[in-house]
Amino acid sequence: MRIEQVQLRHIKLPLVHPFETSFARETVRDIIIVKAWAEGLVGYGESASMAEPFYNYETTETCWHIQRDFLVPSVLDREVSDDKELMELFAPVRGHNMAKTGLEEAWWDLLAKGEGQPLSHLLGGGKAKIESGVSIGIQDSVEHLLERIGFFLEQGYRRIKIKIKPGWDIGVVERVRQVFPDVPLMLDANSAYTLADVELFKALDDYNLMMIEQPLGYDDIFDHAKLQSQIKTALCLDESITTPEHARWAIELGSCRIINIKPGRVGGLYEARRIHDICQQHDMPVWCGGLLESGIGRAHNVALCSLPNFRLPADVSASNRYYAQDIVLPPWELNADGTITVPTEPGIGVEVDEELLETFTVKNQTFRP
Ligand code: OSB
Ligand code: MG
Repeated sequence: MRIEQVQLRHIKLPLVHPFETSFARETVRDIIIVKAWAEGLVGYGESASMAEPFYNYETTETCWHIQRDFLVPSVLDREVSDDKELMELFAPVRGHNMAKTGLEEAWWDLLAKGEGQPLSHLLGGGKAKIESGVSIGIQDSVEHLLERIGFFLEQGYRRIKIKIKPGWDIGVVERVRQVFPDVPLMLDANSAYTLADVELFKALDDYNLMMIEQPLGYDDIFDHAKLQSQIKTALCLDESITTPEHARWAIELGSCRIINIKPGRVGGLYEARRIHDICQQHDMPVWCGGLLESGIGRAHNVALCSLPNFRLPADVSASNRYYAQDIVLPPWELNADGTITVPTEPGIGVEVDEELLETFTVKNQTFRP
């Protein structure tokens, strides 16, 4: 397949509810939608970047720069026969995984549409439905958090993740467990702690948590192993795992018992699947995290979740949990049993609302050979 034209669109998508983590408070998502044309078809991908380099070092601006000056020129008008070859074209660019993901996903969508197959099948996934969880940001009060949890449980979400930071941790967990003693519950610290906090994590062992995500440094694999060996609760790595090699290191060191896979963080679906496979070989469960993607990035995440070793509920929630107006049709919906249906149409399986996409676009550029 030869990509004939690429378009980048920087969009600003307002969130229905501010999303606060230990590193930032987001009210609008600044992402890049990548469109790629080949053989009369259009494929879509998403660089789920942030405006600020607080989750990883990339920003929407760096994604644009890397795509415009390096990635788009490397693939435009080139015959690319498979996923591996595409990754080889991207390989000279070190890192910049979110930038790579937008283009890579658009290529996958094109490939799947060209073959008339759902993307999930092309990736090797077989599930008809995936389990959906919800990630709840830091709130202004515990009462408000309890209300939010109740609201999402009523809709059927199968797992609750709450964000923690120093001062908003064990006290909050204690209150949540009083009200919701049996709910599948996990925490995400987004790197807000150090090994000096080991007593806090030992104390959290009493709350029947599914896992604690990324408590320590965003690039650490070593100290997480020290922490994991001292507590019973499973650790899950997010920020630290940016390549399949990192996954192997974490497994060999015992740094975690679960890995969160996000295509955007690891450079696309090909690398995401490699991490999935490595973990599967070591009997380590994985689940698909999220970066508050639009309906386009979410479509790729849903397809990925259909692989067999995605064994825990995903941070892949319905469109209305994130956006008043999502840019896909139909919007992503939660089934009453807390699942999301994997589309069976060719490609990503949702249509893009081009009019809305245009409405939210703040900058766009088209590239031809
Ligand atoms: O750490 O998992 C994270 C959102 C933005 C950046 C980092 C994270 C998150 C989430 C939300 O937790 C996941 C989602 O619902 O998309
Ligand atoms: Mg996380």
